[in-house]
Amino acid sequence: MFTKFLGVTAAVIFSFAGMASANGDQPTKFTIRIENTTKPDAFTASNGVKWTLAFSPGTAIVHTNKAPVFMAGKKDRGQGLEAQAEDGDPSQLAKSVQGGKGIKSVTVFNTPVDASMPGPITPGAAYETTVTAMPGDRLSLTIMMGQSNDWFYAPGEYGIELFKSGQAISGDITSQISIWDAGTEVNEEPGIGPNQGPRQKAPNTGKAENGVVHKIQDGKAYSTASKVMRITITPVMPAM
Ligand SMILES: [Ca+2]
Ligand SMILES: [Ca+2]
Repeated sequence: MFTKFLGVTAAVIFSFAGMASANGDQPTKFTIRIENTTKPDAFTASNGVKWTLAFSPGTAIVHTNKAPVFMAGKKDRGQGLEAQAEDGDPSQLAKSVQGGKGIKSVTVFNTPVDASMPGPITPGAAYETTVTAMPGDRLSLTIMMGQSNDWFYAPGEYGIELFKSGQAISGDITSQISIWDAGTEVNEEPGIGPNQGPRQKAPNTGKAENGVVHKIQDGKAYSTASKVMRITITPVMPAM
């Protein structure tokens, strides 16, 4: 219902956003939609087992500082990124980032559209959340790659600029999202590793890696965000 509403009235909504950002200092409300665009059993492991990719609950952080969650090439800060990346649990990260210097807001999204309970987004499912921001603000997102040991999707550590020349951005931002290894748990083959989210005996189970946060570039489809998800951002209206 909500999705339909957005589609039908998109033209009106966009003109409101234009007016708001033309004023310069008006906060703008954005809807962020994260869709799992994969199909069930889309992937095949080396042992022939077919597996399905899901994405975990995550955080949407509006910030003015440069690297609110991690820095590439540095160790995880121990502020909850590990639980986000290994277990799909963003709550600890949200709590520790909230209220920090340069942090405007931290929003947890954990309940799929049309679902009544928190859970991952399976193929075809989506999360929707909203944030409010001012020109100069940036957006960081964190989402676990559900069939990994400690991989998460996020933009670069500096986040995504929510305004360009004072104008609210709008549209598909998936190309700005990469997949990162948190450096906290030794990797197993995606989809079949016994210590990965769907199969581990308990949260935080698996061999410690003691590595650094780094980008995964293995050429696999799931390592290119735009091949497995779609993230769109839509300025909704001047926020009050
Ligand atoms: Ca790892
Ligand atoms: Ca694990």
